[in-house]
Amino acid sequence: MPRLIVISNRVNAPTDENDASVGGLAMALSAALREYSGIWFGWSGRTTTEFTGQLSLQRSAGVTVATVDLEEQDRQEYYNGYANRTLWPLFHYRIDLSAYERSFDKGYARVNARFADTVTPLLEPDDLIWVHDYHLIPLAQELRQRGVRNRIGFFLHIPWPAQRLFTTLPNHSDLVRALFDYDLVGFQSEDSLSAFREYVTDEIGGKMTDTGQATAYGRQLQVGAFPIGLDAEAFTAGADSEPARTWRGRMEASLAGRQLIIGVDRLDYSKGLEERFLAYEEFLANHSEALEHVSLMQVATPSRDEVSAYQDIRARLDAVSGRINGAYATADWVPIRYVNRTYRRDELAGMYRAAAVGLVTPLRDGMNLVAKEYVAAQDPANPGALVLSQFAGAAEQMGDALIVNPFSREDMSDAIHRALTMPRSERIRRWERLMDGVRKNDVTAWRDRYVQALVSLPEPAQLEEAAVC
Ligand code: ADQ
Repeated sequence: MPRLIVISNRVNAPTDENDASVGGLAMALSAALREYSGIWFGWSGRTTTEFTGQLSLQRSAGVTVATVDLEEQDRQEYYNGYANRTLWPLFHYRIDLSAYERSFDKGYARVNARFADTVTPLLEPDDLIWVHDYHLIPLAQELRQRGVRNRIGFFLHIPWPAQRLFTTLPNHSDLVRALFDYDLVGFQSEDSLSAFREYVTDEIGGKMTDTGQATAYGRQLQVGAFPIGLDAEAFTAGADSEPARTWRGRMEASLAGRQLIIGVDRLDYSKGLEERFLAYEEFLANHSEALEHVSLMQVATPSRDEVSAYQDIRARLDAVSGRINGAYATADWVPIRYVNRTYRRDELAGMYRAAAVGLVTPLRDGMNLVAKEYVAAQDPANPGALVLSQFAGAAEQMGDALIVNPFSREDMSDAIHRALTMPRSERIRRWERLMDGVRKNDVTAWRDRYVQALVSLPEPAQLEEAAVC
């Protein structure tokens, strides 16, 4: 078996399976790396006065990690800048929040070159290289310029935007040209795949076959949809663990017989939290019988708080939740419990299980693992109901959820009502099909499909010969 070299912006391998300090991406990658020998390379998250390329190597939960420090200017221009102020909002359809600054472009190019300089000496000829996410789109191009001939795959965890949005990005064609230095590019959903196809065929006059062979810039590239999954077995086991039981008990005691609706998200404008609160307010206004009988608990971990759009959304959520609680709360009931904390994964599993409804309503999301976690944590004999945004990649696989338009308060209010009153037989029927999908399309299946697709491509040299100019 070849070694697998995973490269992503941050390397925060969990210390154990229940480590709560890492997000969906980190959990998925560490599960993938545990079975392959190899290295996980990326930024340490630390800054240094001058970039040296000095590697720090360690073993963490069975995974070898190699990290490098960046400069403060890199953090501002590459991470807070191009990655999180340009690409993230644009790829989540928020061009109103996208900042197009040349210093960001330069920082992005510089850090990708630095990553390539640092990782190239670690590579062996048979290694498979798997690059992750929007921070590192030009990395293959940089590696090729340094003579790396290995198979290199790229996986985009966030959506690929519609062509007309994407073309608002200055130098958009350069970014796509850089993607053509990979051998395989994976997207989360068919929606993203078709948006990419549209760009290739309509914008740059390339071709793409039904089997995902894209031809443009005199090169060939294989593309496909590889929806990411959970470490479902571990998550379900976590829902039966002692910490989960403790949290479920605490939640139930505090609810005193009321129904719980749960939302769990990074505090990010793409997750639709403000729209969710407003829809819940609409639900309370339309359903007086629900007053004092239902609570929404929104767990939202602060993230990227150096970026002003994140400070703004945080302030707005404080205000909206405060206003709704002010209007509806009684001496012994608050309609919204709004919690800015991080919990262990097994604790979260207990909270999910205590909830009659999982409310997952991002305005745009590559996949959304919370939807899958909510399903994986349910009691098979009495599962809750999932309300899921049509704009989450997960909606393509989870049609048995109540699918909603997160931009419509009325739609969401109706879905909340339907979920809270759904008969147990229907909940079981829907949950069984959802759970079947979560199990079958778990993180191992995702990794195996992706790595298999990468391994079975023709040698890079053959590809070049076959390329149409
Ligand atoms: P994220 O945008 O981080 O990931 P998501 O898929 O929902 O989105 O994963 C979030 C993870 O963080 C979940 O595992 C969740 O349990 C965890 N989490 C959130 N709040 C938490 C809290 N308060 N305490 C503990 N854990 C918390 C990106 C893309 C997604 C894509 C993933 C994986 O934006 O679309 O699904 O990568 O590819």
